[in-house]
Amino acid sequence: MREEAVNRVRVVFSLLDADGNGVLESADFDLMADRVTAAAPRSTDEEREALRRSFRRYWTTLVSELDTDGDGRVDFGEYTACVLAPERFEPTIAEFARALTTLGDPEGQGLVARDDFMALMTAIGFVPANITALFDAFEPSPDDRIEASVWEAEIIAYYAPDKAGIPGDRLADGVAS
Ligand SMILES: [Ca+2]
Ligand SMILES: [Ca+2]
Repeated sequence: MREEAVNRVRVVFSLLDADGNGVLESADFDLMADRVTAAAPRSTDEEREALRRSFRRYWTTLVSELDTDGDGRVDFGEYTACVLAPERFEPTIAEFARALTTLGDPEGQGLVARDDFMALMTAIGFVPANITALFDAFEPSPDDRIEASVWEAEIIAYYAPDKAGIPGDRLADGVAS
């Protein structure tokens, strides 16, 4: 596995472990959903519910695919097995990416403003300096917006464990705690 991909697996695990207790559990995904929906005050209830649904699916996919010892939790050792069959996570990650970028585009224009991007990515747990670097890498327009579809594709690439050399690697330097 490429080094960038290993780093990303580690970072994504830290992000998903929203309460920071070292294992992934159902509660982590509820907590993350609370944080992210709170960062999307201009979105509709339906859009926020879609994000919650995508996080619930994310958890059920992870626990059904990766909870090898059957204790209802996914520890880091179990989680690393996600790289063996990345295709099993693709539909789940695609739904999450769509739900998240929709929250970033409350006007429905296919564009995400820097402030909304910062708020959502901070809620997920990324470090502000890294979020800024990623936004800039997307080459924002003069009025400081990026294409929602570009971000959506990057989320899918980022959470896929088998990719490397992508703009999202700017996020791999660590996570907020
Ligand atoms: Ca946890
Ligand atoms: Ca387990």
